Amino acid sequence: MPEATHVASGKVRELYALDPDRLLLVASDRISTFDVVLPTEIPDKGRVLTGLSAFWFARTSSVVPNHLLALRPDGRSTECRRLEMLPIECVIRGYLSGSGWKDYRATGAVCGHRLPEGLIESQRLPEPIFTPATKAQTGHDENIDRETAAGLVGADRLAQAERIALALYAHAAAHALEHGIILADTKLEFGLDEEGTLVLGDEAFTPDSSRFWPADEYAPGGTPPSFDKQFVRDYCESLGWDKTAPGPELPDDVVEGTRARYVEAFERLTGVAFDDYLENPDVVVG
Ligand code: PZK
Repeated sequence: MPEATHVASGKVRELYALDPDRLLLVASDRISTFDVVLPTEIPDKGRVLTGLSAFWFARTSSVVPNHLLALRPDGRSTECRRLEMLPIECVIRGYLSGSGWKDYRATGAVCGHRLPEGLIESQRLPEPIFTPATKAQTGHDENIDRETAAGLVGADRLAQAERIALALYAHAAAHALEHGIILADTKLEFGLDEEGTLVLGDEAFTPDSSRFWPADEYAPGGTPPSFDKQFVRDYCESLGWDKTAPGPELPDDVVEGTRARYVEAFERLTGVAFDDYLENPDVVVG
């Protein structure tokens, strides 16, 4: 891409600058599990995530403006407005899983939210909670309480981000549940535009930024299957891999089954045939 200069790499995404005001976010087909990027790609995974994210941006633009400017015809690249990103991750949890469950088990609270006693792993919370985290450059994001988050972005900005993140989650989780998918939790990232307006950035409500669970297999008291990555996890567990890099190559049946799950999530949530998206990515934002 001669017109773009590389500015950052994520585990499975790349970020380029198009000009002083615009970035290009490119989602690869790489997949990570147990925090390790595997050597085998899942064909079209980056297109599924790009299309899903654009779908949610289009559907939530009346709640909060977002950074989406255009989808590229390749279906995996998003032109977006360059923002001044807030130095926190805005995580919303509707269910008690991952680091939220760990913190609750250890302390009875998550990010300062004292929760009822006796909750079990993956249980639905009485109401969704805002659990901000710091952005670790390497290693794991760290959950922080609201005082710490307010110190990083200011109390008023934090309250605004919390209110909007909760509204976005309520909207997306209700839509997903109507289509058989539990959105257990999600990580949102906001930035400020040149006028100081809060803008939703990054990716939104994708299986890489959220926990997707099949609603028909949900049961609290354990770890529900992942809608998208369960074949990969089961295969990796079957090998007795120690979960340190490098990860294992995936066999064709695991790749094909996983690709089918990503496409299924896309089609259920957007109501758009994935082949139609490949033909013209703008179908998800129209
Ligand atoms: C921005 N990241 C995360 C890192 C990636 C993505 N609209 C924006 N304006 C300014 N900065 C960012 C965004 C967005 N989105 C996002 N880092 C900065 C990131 C590495 C690779 F693909």
